Amino acid sequence: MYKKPLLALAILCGIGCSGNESTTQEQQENLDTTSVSFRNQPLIENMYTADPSAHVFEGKLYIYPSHDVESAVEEDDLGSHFNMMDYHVFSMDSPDGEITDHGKVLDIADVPWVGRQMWAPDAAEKDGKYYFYFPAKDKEDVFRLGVAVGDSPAGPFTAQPEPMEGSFSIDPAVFKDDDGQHYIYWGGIWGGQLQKWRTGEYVSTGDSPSADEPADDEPAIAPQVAKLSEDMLQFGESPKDVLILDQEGNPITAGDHERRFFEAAWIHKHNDVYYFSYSTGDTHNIAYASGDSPYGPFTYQGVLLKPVQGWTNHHSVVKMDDQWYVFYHDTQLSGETHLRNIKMAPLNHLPDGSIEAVDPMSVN
Ligand code: FUB
Repeated sequence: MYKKPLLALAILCGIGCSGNESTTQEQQENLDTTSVSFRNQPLIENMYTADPSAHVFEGKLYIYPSHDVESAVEEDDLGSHFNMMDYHVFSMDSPDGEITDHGKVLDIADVPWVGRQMWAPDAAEKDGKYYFYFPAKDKEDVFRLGVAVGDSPAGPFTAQPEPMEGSFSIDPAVFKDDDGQHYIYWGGIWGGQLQKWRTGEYVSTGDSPSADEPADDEPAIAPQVAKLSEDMLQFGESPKDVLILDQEGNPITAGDHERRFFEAAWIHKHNDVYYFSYSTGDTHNIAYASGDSPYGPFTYQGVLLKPVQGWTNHHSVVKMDDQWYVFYHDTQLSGETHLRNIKMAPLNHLPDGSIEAVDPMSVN
């Protein structure tokens, strides 16, 4: 997975490529004048950042991204070249304000159980303490979820010596419901290893992206949810499948790559509706589904964020001053799929409860 920076090509070809057929003069003139541009600009330019999880804490927007780095590790289908080793935290006083880098808040050297690859994090607040959740491979190369604790949303954070008990896979996202209960959502297939946990144990029949996946007509692998424990450091209950259904009430199937869950779970609540959103991976959308409980089931509704430049698409949704925003990343600064830069855009809920899809690119 995560292999080819296909998306940029896909976007460009969507408007301009004509396969093997020859182009007419009119088509050629259109090709000459058509260009694709980025609707939004990177929030940070002096380092590569990705997978932005945004929250409002203490009246400011805080952003918890991955910190992408150039690495000597060769690119492979499992995303080994996403070889991140630390995290920074950023904040903004307002959505159009300056962005502040609060510096390095956690380093791989300070987490005894981590072997490599510190991927997409998130953070939560409870009783004035801040909890930073992150996935990383342990010394056996199995993804686990870790927690680190701090006194400020800006960090620094001190990691627990062990990963969360019974944790697996990637991309933790923590949601605080109106009653104060925190829920953690997570999971990612292919390089994120979720497909290897279908029996409840880690079982691997190989490293190809399709190894261990269900047949195309079987229900897709489900993202996971659990209440957090009172102390925020462990699952407070056994993980449960998050069911994503089609409009007829049937589970989305594994072969339905346009709609099935791949990674990057996020949840937000608007007008008492729970919106569960996620990346469809190899079809590059951020899709969303809605329901009336934090556990789901969620009914697939459509696309919230269209494909970005770069293979991965990963987002968060946050409200500040009565306006919703989507944070996401693309590869505008580097053109390399593993060296990303974070961005943001307003996100609008329509009166019928649907969400207006954000298109990160514009065609001129
Ligand atoms: O940043 C590494 C991985 O790429 C994340 O965990 C995925 O969601 C994808 O964005």
